[in-house]
Parts: sequence; C-alpha cells; structure tokens
Amino acid sequence: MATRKQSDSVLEVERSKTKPPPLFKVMLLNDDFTPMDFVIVVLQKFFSMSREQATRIMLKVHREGVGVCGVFPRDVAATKVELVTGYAREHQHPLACVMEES
Ligand code: TYC
Repeated sequence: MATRKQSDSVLEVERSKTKPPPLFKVMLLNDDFTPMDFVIVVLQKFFSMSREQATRIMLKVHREGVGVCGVFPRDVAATKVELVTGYAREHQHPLACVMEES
C-alpha cells in the first residue's frame, strides 16, 4: 500500500489493484481399470509424495471418486495434467487427471 499526496493536501490510501495469481487444484478421478499400484507410483513420481501419503490419496480417490493431488499456479497445474495423462496413456491406463480453479 502506498500514500499519495493530493493537490488539496489530503492524503489518501492507494489500494493495490493487482490480484494474486489464481491457483488450481490438480485432481485424480477414479475408474475401474487403472491398477492401484500404478496410481500410487503416479502420485510419488509427479507429486513428490511418500508411498504412505500416495496410498492414502489413492484410497480416497478409489472410495470417494475424486481426490486432490496438489494446488499450483495455472501453468504448473496444466503441465502436471499433461504429464500424468501422457504417462497413463503410455501404460494403456484410462486414469483421468484434471485441474480446477481453487
Ligand atoms: N479403482 C481402481 C481399482 O480398483 C483404483 C484407482 C484409484 C483408479 C484411483 C484410479 O484415480 C484412481 N483398481
């Protein structure tokens, strides 16, 4: 915040006009075909999770249908979605990874 001296000598607070950049949740969706172990590897490899943390998130997605892997700026989130989707397709799995503004 800055102050600005006006011609009539009234000091007015100048509000910041810049919004913080939006953040995006990257999520995995459940399906009936992707092996549980593959999902755990994805969470470790692309989201730097421990095996224990990855197992917890995988089971949440398996039971509830969706789970958050992390929250990132737009370009980082979009890259994670692309890399995970590419990796899943390379291994012939239908795993769905999506992003949503949080
Ligand atoms: N439901 C899958 C199974 O029973 C496991 C799974 C978990 C798949 C999470 C996708 O995002 C996912 N093999």
